[in-house]
Amino acid sequence: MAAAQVDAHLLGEVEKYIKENRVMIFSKSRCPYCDKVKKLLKSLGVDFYALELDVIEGGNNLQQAMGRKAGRTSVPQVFIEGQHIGGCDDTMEAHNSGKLKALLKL
Ligand SMILES: N[C@@H](CCC(=O)N[C@@H](CS)C(=O)NCC(=O)O)C(=O)O
Repeated sequence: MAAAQVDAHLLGEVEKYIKENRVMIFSKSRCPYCDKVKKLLKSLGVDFYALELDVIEGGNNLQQAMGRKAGRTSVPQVFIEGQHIGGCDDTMEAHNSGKLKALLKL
């Protein structure tokens, strides 16, 4: 496959994860910021799917593709119903402002 095709394929995979999971977290298993977001969502009783990019095969390439969708490659990156919320700080801020609960319809 040519490089452009690989890129398009990876971006498609990222979009599929976002589409198929109401609350989607691109995560890493040993990232404290990812843990913080997961803990918050658990405390709210919200189901989520966390893709651990450091555990899956090809995670590094997928992380780069995720970065094209999120505008940055750091983890976590949170999407709710297809909407990009951002990283840990953004998610905490959305929680503090009440935006998170509104988006999650809590
Ligand atoms: N301020 C960021 C901090 C996130 C952060 O620093 N994440 C680290 C992992 S703990 C990261 O993405 N490092 C680069 C990498 O793992 O590729 C946030 O609120 O999400």
